[in-house]
Amino acid sequence: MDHRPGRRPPPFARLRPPALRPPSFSGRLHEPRTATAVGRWLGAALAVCFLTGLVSHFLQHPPSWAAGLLPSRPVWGYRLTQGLHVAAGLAAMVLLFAKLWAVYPRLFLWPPVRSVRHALERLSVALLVAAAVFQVLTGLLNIAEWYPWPFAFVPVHYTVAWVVAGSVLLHLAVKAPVIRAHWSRRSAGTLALPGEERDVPDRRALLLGVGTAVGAVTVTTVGQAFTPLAPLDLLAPRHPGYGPQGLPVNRTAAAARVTPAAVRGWRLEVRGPAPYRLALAELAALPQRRVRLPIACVEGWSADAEWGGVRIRDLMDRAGAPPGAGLRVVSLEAEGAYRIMEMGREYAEDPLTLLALRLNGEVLSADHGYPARIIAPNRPGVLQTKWVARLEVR
Ligand SMILES: Nc1nc2c(c(=O)[nH]1)N[C@H]1C(S)=C(S)[C@@H](COP(=O)(O)O)O[C@H]1N2
Ligand SMILES: [Mo]
Repeated sequence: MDHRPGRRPPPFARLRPPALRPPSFSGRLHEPRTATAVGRWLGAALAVCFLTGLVSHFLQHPPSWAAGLLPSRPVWGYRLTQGLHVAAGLAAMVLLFAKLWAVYPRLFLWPPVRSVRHALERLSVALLVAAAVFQVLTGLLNIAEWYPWPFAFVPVHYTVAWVVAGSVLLHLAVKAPVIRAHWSRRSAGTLALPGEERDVPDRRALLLGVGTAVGAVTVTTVGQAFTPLAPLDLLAPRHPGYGPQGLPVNRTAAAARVTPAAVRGWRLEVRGPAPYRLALAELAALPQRRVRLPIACVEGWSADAEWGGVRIRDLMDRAGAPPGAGLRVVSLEAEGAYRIMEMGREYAEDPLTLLALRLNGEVLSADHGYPARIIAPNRPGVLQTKWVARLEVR
């Protein structure tokens, strides 16, 4: 050892900041082939989310040209599209993490921008990442019914979906050469490295791991809408069979402040050319129908039930509704986004659409909409109005 004073290392030498140098990444898991392989699955999941989200938006807010033309069959249509929407969104969370992990070394690119074109490209990627992360996170918190933000979920989730769609298309256009070169494991594009014609084992292991994670998330949640897998539904916030009368509840009577006092002496009011009022016993004395229809919640859970009640069509005929009339339904609930619901003729005329008084053989419980609620085929759950007070023929 050298103890001569002059040769001593300066005190705290080890604490000197390291030279500012971007980290270097080795291994093949951050190569474009990995990003492409994960990216195309992510792209497919986001495309399913976008298209099924458009369907949901369209059914909830039909443009005027579609009035009266929405499909009321198949009765499970919305159950399918919305079940897919939430399942694809959950899968996209896993895929997005994997994709971001595959490309994060690019955050340390040096110099950070090389040209105006390069700066624009990086900005578009930043927008894509921000918007996609925002969508999967707000979607996840929405299915858990947790809204820790000051904005309304529905319009913002809808608007940002267009930002994701646009920035994905831009990203695909910009990256087209890289994607083409790395699309299949045999692609021998100009950007493929020699020896990259076949997938290397560590990449195969990574892709297998990501696939397993997606599969695990899907299998443990998709049962919330897809009944055959209901026994495996361990992680979804709601389970099709749990709830009063064997059906989940999103908004309880207490939350909607529909009290027993508010319901006492209830009479259904029907407005139209020949308005009338009916007490519950009078409604129950009209011809009753039984239908088997799902509640398909926008939050992804869905369950079939047997509903009993009076056909909406019969109630409208009794009010002298002209052919092709639509209906406005008003709930007892004092406030809430789903207090007033518009029903087009396609649902109002459908023989399966009921003012339901019974659920699974019993009188409706308070949480399922006692004294009366709407049940219609192929409509989002939010439009299956509970605690109905008034029907207005339009
Ligand atoms: N008046 C009123 N009806 C409503 C709601 C509401 O908040 N208010 N929630 C809707 C939602 S989001 C769904 S999914 C279904 C759920 O019906 P259920 O609680 O009987 O399962 O009711 C719908 N009917
Ligand atoms: Mo819902």
